[in-house]
Amino acid sequence: MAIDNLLWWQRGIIYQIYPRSFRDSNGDGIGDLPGITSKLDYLGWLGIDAIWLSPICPSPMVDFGYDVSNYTDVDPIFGTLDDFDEMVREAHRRDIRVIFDFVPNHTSDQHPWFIESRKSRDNPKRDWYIWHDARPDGSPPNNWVSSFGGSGWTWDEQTQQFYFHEFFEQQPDLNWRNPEVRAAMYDALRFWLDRGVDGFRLDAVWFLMKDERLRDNPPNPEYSGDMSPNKKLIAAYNSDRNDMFTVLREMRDVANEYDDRLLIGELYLPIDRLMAYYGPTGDILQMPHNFHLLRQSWDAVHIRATIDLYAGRLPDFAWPNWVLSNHDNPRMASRIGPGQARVAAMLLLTLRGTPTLYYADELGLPDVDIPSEHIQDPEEHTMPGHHAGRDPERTPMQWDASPHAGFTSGTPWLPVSHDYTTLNVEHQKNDPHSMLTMQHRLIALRRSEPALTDGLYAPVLSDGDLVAYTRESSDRSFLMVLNLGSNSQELSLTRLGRQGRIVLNTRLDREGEAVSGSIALRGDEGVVVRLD
Ligand code: TEU
Ligand code: CA
Repeated sequence: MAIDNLLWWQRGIIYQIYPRSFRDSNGDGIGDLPGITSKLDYLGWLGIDAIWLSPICPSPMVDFGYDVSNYTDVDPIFGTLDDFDEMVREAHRRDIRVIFDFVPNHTSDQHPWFIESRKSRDNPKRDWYIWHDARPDGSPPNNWVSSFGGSGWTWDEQTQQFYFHEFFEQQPDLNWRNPEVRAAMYDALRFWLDRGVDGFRLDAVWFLMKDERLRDNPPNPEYSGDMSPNKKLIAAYNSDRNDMFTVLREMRDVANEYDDRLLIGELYLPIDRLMAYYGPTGDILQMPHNFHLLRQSWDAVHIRATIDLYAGRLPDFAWPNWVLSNHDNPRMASRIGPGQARVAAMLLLTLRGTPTLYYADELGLPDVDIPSEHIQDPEEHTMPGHHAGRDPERTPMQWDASPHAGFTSGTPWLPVSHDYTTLNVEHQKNDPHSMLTMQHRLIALRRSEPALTDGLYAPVLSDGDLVAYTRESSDRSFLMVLNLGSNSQELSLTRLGRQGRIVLNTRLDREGEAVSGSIALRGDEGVVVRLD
């Protein structure tokens, strides 16, 4: 497939923005849409092609927007629909596309639909949610647990029934078997498509359909006491069910009413199940998000195996993608260490497939410790002792050395890192060896070399801590060699039988170096070699 045949979401780089933490334009300490618009030039400079915004709809903010109380408006804390239209216009003017985070599995308990549904058992909206009688002994209908700890069922005194919630009890699950629910949600998709969004990231989409008989889930044989309580059972009857695909195909049909719109699915699933969400002919989701590098232990054996298992299982019609961090998981620089964060960024941007970057990872920002009195994410409290709280990976973007790193003129909703005076865009832009400079150079290389967008991927047999592979197009070949260890390593190139020159390395100090016979890498180093 030549680069000019690639679609925008195949050729491009996606950049996830957590709107609450990107840029505050009105001094209330919370990021907003005008703040994002004010930083589109930076994103254009960085060289990304699409922004994915975490939810901006009206919400009581129990789960910071993932509890929606109105699917067709903007929460005033982020701005107005006009601000949204302005942001889309300004993004499109810079050839940056906008991907909207859509939350179909559940609403807020403050959504008018749920307020209606809970009024009475015969309310017209009763069947828009999942209500069920207690068992004869008064216990919940089955043993399903919430992803956020505790039972998935909450008792409603007024109507004397339980309702199901995969997440917080303030996030009641919608009943996707109800055609009225599907019609209402498809209209909400059209509302944003009409406003020019280029695609959706579909939240928690593998939970949409539940077993009609509400059968108990089986115990997880892999469970051990140190794991978080939501891992005690295998979600066999309330996730990843085959009757999902009817609904997802309907969503794709809605997107196909418009030109070239992308559907990303948030899917924490084994590789073989993940592939099913492309659909048998690629007619369901174009981009089932691939979290396997994020979930895998960061060593060469596991990472090599993960890359090749995913590449090997990918259907021929399907386009790969890679995610290394997001707003739900520890940041790369904390999870695998600052030295490896550069190596990971090089992996993410040179593997075949669409990368999704997470804001501030380009600076190498680590998780920021949050004093217990400032903790915002309820998950820290619903699953204590498991580091389940997600605030550390959601702290403000760090723009410059001014107070609060230039994120806000007020008091930020979460603190910035203690070293923000140097760990910020302004400082790193002027440092020829910074993480940001490396990321910027790497993205520029990727954009200029078709071999790095649609070139073929092939593993290069390596051992020890090295991950090596080539990317080849008809007229250009690159070799990537990444050292996932902290000790120096050497890769013999005899078997490859090729030579070339280094075009970029993670420390930005070996450009132009000739490579033949073998290549030596320092600890935590990655290199891109252009082969002769
Ligand atoms: O996350 C879905 C979800 O299940 C995550 O909690 C995931 O299992 C875990 O974080 C993996 O590390 C989505 C959103 O990304 C998350 O922010 C929301 O809290 C959740 O859905 C409910 O909408
Ligand atoms: Ca604000």
